[in-house]
Amino acid sequence: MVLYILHYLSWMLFCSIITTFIEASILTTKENEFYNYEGDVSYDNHTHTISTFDLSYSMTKIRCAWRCLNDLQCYAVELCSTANGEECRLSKGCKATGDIISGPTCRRFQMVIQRRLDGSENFYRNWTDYEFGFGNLESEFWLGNKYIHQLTANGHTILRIELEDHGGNTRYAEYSSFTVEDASDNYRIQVSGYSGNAGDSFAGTCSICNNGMPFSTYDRENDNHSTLNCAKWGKGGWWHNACHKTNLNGLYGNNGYGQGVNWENWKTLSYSLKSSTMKLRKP
Ligand SMILES: [Ca+2]
Repeated sequence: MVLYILHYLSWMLFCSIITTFIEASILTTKENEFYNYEGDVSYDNHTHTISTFDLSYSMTKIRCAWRCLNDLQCYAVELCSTANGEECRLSKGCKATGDIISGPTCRRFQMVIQRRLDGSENFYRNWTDYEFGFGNLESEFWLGNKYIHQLTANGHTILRIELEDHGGNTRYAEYSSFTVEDASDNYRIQVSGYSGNAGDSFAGTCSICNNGMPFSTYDRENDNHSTLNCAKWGKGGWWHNACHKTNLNGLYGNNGYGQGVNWENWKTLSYSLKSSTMKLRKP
């Protein structure tokens, strides 16, 4: 009898370890696809809080992420350490600038699909790299056209682009509608509903405007320029037309016309920005 109980308990322990391991690996993959660390906020700041959950598992961040993915208002998740343990908080707002952090803090995560920061990653990549994504989620990366399509198809259709120049000035452009089609349409972009202070370099229609264009890489040319391969010329994969007013995947630090990290309506095509971030959320 004692042996039987021991056998039973060890079997239960084994199952529980295996289940936890499988769950952790699946959820970790999901988390890394969709969420990025954005910074800390004060536990006491509830300005944008939608709801809070107590979590005491080792995979708190993931469980929190799943809650956010299923909440129509959720823009970011905040993991808070309190005296009573870990809390998951869903937030509907952007991170407050100048938020003075005191007392218990929350680590904040948001869905990010692209980031340029320091030139540490090579963005002159082929079709497959852009399709499945590349780079380091903690610094510079492209999430991957396949996953960006999935996100917009699942309703994450508000795009916010945050830009910074080399003087520390920041601007943003937000689009109330952003979709990326699937592979059969070469991940074509549709973007509209601009607001912000960076100027609208993305949603217009013109011979060089990017809106409505399929994606192009140096080895998969879908642009409208008759003589240039725009991805080669612009030094990065993008929704090139003939060729672009934005080129956020261009060559970092390159101020050559149209070949750097460009946002024409703020800094012209002859200025390569210090940083750019593209984030998604649900309406
Ligand atoms: Ca061309």
